[in-house]
Amino acid sequence: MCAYREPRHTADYDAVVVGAGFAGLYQLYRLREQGLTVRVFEAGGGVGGTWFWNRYPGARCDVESIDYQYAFSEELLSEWRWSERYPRQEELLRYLDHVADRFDLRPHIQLNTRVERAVFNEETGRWLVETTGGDAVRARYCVMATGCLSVPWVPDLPGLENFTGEWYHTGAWPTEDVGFTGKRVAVVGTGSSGIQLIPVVAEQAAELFVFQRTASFSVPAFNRPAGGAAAAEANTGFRRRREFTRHSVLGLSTPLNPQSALAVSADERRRQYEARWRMGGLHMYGAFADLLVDRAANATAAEFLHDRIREKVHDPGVAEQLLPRGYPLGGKRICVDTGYYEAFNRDNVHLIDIKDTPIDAVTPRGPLVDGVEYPVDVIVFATGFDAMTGALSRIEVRGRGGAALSEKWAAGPTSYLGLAVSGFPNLFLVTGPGSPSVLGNVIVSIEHDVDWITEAVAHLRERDLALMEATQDAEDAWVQHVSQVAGSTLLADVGSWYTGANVPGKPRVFMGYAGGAGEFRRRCEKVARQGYTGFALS
Ligand code: N01
Repeated sequence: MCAYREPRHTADYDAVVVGAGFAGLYQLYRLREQGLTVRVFEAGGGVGGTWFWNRYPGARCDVESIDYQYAFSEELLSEWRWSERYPRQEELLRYLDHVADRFDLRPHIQLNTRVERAVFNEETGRWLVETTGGDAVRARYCVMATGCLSVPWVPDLPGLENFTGEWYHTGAWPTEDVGFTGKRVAVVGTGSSGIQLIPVVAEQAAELFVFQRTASFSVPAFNRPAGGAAAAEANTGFRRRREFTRHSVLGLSTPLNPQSALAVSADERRRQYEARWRMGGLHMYGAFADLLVDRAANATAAEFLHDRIREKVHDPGVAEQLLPRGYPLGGKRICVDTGYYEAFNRDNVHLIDIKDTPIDAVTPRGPLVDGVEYPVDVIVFATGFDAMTGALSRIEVRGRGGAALSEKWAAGPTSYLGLAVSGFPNLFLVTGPGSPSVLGNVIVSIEHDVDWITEAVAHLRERDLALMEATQDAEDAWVQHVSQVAGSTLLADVGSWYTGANVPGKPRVFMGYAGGAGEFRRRCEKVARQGYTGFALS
């Protein structure tokens, strides 16, 4: 319990939004459209969230640009032109800056401001949100648009503090240029970030040492300029495409082949995999309906990808080390690359397999593995994030009776629809744990959640209701449903950031909703249509 206390300077708003990435910007826009006064706090020095921080060389989205944009404004859709099929970080950041200007959002956003505490006052029914800089606002509604992958995670390696070179994390990349030319560089981690970074660094560095604990499944992006007839056609079909995505299983624009991988001949299977492979990247997920639920079906896809790696990597020993094994395709999000495997054909690139011999320490000169020191000038940690709960666990969030969210989530996060938490009235999460967000196209999930929250707020205001709070029963039932659905897939048992396994000591719970983006939408719509079942309104 914590005693309620008033801070020094307090301003009143209808709503406070934490975060000014894709989610926070859109939430601000929607609430302002409803006539609410809104304050947005953003820790970064600019808007953009993920795309502000992840500015490492090679950073690019793994969802196609046409699908990774807002759908709320026809004007925005018609005036913005993407230059590539898969957008670069720089282009995404430019897009979000444009959105902030285009819709006059900046006056409501306070940058360089980290939220430290959000406390619900039961007497006034308002949230008091305080920042590390001593600002505070009171607001009826508090929306956490804090992102699913916004807290970089750096392994606790003894000696790192004495390393004499430079070190960076991909998710907190400096705004200044980091030069690799002529340097000896270590990259730790071979997930999506590492796989994008490595080919770029390989071209610049004198020597590149890639420290791989687990090999990832990666499918080429087949990136290309976005112009031409295909882009024009895609733009014309945008509404149809987005509608399809919203109601799809995977949250992606590719139709899912309804067949089982095991119900077709080996030739047909190969034909299907090759077709999906040529589509590029995440389209691979849709090759067969049972890839994420049937181990034998999944193994056929893994075998196809193993063969592609063997074809690309010249040294058979290195190729074998790069084969992802021991977990199903999709158990960790499939990576989307441009020239990743090919980078290992360069003489200056060295793969260090640390699966059985982890990095013991960092000496002043570089990583130390099994008694061997790798002297380098730069270490890049592409070691991922404290995902889904990391940002919220770093804010002191207190609800009814002063109860802390961190205590409620000590054994793993719980929510109702990934949108609300029992005991925390008028607190809304955009793409919170228990939502499908991270399993598909997060933009489609963000738009859904923001629209749903905005409509819920409108519902309260139209009826002169002060509070909306998920009931414990509804939350329990949702948590059970999320867990049951995850248990029916191959995803729940994998050691990944989906399950919190990448951060030592984090409770191991599958944090996404694997029932499909469309099914999630149907359930949320039903809840709203029936007058917000599972919520207490007062
Ligand atoms: O992080 P990750 P990421 N010693 O957690 C390794 C999105 N994203 O930043 O698998 C050595 O996937 C770890 O090994 P292991 C996307 O959703 C998208 O790459 O835990 N290694 C793994 O290899 C993605 O899924 C885009 O055994 C250590 C790597 O570090 C998510 O963000 C681009 C280690 C971390 O991989 C996260 O991707 C980038 C240690 N102590 C990110 N600790 C695109 O849009 C961890 N590792 C394309």
